[in-house]
Amino acid sequence: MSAPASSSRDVLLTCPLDCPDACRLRVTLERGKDGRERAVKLTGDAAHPYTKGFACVKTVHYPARQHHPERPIYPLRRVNPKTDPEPRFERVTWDEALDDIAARLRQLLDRHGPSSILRYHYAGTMGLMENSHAHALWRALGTPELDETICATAGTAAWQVGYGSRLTVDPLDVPHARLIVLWGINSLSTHSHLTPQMTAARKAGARIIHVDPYRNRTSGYADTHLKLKPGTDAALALGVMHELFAHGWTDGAYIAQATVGVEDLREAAREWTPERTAEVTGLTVEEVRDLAHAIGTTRPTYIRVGYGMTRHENGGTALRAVTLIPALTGDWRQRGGGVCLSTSGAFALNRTRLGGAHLTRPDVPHVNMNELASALAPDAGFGAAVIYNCNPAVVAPDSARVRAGLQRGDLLVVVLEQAMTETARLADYVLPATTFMEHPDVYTSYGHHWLGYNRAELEAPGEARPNSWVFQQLARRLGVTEPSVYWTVDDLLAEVLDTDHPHLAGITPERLKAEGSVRLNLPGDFLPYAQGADTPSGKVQLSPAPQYRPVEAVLNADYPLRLLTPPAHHFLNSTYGNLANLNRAEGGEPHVLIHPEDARSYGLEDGGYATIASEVGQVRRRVKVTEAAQPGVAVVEGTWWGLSAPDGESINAVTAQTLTDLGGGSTFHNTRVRVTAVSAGA
Ligand SMILES: Nc1nc2c(c(=O)[nH]1)N[C@H]1C(S)=C(S)[C@@H](COP(=O)(O)OP(=O)(O)OC[C@H]3O[C@@H](n4cnc5c(=O)[nH]c(N)nc54)[C@H](O)[C@@H]3O)O[C@H]1N2
Ligand SMILES: Nc1nc2c(c(=O)[nH]1)N[C@H]1C(S)=C(S)[C@@H](COP(=O)(O)OP(=O)(O)OC[C@H]3O[C@@H](n4cnc5c(=O)[nH]c(N)nc54)[C@H](O)[C@@H]3O)O[C@H]1N2
Ligand code: SF4
Ligand SMILES: [Mo]
Repeated sequence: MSAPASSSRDVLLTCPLDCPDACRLRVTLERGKDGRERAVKLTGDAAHPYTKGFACVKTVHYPARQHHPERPIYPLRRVNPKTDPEPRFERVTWDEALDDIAARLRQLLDRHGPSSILRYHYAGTMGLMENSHAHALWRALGTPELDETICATAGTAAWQVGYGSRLTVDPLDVPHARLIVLWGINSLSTHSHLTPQMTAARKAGARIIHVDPYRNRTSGYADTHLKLKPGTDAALALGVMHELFAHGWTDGAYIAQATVGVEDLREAAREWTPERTAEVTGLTVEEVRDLAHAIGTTRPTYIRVGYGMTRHENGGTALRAVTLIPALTGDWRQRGGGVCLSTSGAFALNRTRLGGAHLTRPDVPHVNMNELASALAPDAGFGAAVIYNCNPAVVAPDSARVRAGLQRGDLLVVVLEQAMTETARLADYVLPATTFMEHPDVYTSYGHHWLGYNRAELEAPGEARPNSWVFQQLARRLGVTEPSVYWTVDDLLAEVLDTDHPHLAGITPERLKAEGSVRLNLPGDFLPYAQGADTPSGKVQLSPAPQYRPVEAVLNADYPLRLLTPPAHHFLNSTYGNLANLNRAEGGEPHVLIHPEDARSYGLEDGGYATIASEVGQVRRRVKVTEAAQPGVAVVEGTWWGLSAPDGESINAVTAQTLTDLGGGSTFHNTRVRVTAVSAGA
């Protein structure tokens, strides 16, 4: 505590954000004249084999977010109606806030039961303590389960059919690959630490193919870009399989030993000639043949799928079709070969009581988080919404209705936040949350195999507190006695590592805390599906064969364009959307990318404003005419804060609650729209 003024030190911490890379970061803390430490610089840990010494263009600016002048650092109570456009808050003490919130929750519990309280959250932090375990209070109270479907469940459900567990290629084996197919992922933006692995493969001769409806940074990096029509991936995968079967590019021994149902798949692929595949996907016959030939004749082939293809009505099936390809080529037997959706299944922690899982009541109602707009309607029966690790006023589909729901005078809205987000601006209470530098936590990853531990390195500013502290305070006031609700991070760590699973052999709490980042105990040649899979049959399940089905939201004269809304390079979902420099780097305001042909057809001018209207709502955006888009497809990158948009609206004012075919997932790239020029002065 008596360190000399302006001393500085470096600490190593795991990035908490919802990103596959889960980087190990080097953060420089400097003690100011006031005696308090601040984060002043952030980069990647050079010693970490996957982080390789760099942080992304976003998170290098975390110190500015951490010390943002508008960051809430005291509990705030709304004093004007939530329907007033400019919110006004007064500072209150923690006791005032917690006593009032607890009394109002108690009243709802007594009068209407636990089903009147909605918890709403996602992955603003990936920490096991401040994310997964934070739900324990709500499970102890028996409030509805929130199905966390906004991102990954269509993919997870699809993967499960074929493979069971979510295991995959060791990311450090990617340099062995001789063909890399980036399929529905803009990895240079969204998974930037895969790039050094791919560059190593390329130096050794690998070719890189990108399958994506529009040209982005990843297409620029790839050797070949296949600009398919959105929502047609199942057709393309079946077209590839057609050629694998037709040319004998399949691995008969692998298929016989490790899979079931190949005849079904062969039958399904039969009609997908290169000609038919080309017609449906919008690619040329040569492109289809070339992709199939490359996959059929190059060992090892590494396919990296993202969530892009899953965010359509038929998205689960699309991902299932693509991810079965290596089961035909036998790539799972090769180091660096196979397909990767997520590494998360390798973290075989003891999760029996994590988040109060053991308290979940079988008859409890479920809310699909993609249907928040409906859940917040007055007739849905919720009297309170407690929101943490999430910014639904911007990120949830049908966001204008979400905002209207949060504005209800009879709905108590409590938001735990680090930033004054548009969700926080609609709260009755804003409770200031700590960041990953200020609270201890434990991190898994969905892009690599290291477990991380963070100490609390910085003192929290003002009266900011971890989610876990807030929920324990509420639990006491509500008379909750369930012990797991009151766990410390040490209790949590002891519990989750209490397992005999071989992946965690030798990983004790003491070791994890001492080393900070520990690789799971996986063999050097980790080939999870070389012999079969974790399905009921013990084999990769190829049947029932995936079938291509066009989406129901067909384009028509009223809605002639498909709108894709993929991630921005300089934001992490809506996180960082409040930093002026990252807004500038991203183009100053959100743009809609339109192909020149469509610009001509719909009278749109580069640099002018346009209205994007869907069946759900409309927004105004500045037009960028570019061949990066394709005819019939409009693209708006990034869930910008509405406050940075010309009309104050999130792009999700036009996206719908429509769910995917598998897993109840989100369909952010499924929206059909009409784009019309806004006349000057309008
Ligand atoms: N910079 C940055 N990084 C991020 C994020 C971020 O917001 N910004 N978000 C993080 C999170 S939470 C996630 S889930 C991941 C998401 O990262 P990704 O998986 O890369 O993102 P997606 O939105 O799934 O879209 C990926 C690509 O799929 C394309 N796509 C859309 N429809 C289709 C289709 O029908 N077929 C095919 N083949 N492609 C299609 C889109 O054009 C886009 O380029 O990224 C994480 N990393
Ligand atoms: N149109 C469109 N919409 C999308 C997407 C898209 O591609 N297109 N992507 C979707 C996807 S993939 C995802 S994952 C979701 C993501 O949606 P969200 O999970 O809402 O992600 P963020 O927008 O990053 O907001 C997370 C919030 O959590 C807060 N937070 C971080 N750490 C803590 C903490 O320790 N405590 C508390 N209380 N708060 C914390 C941050 O300050 C931030 O405001 O968005 C989805 N929405
Ligand atoms: S957001 Fe992703 S790439 Fe950026 S520092 Fe965090 S984990 Fe690494
Ligand atoms: Mo996500």
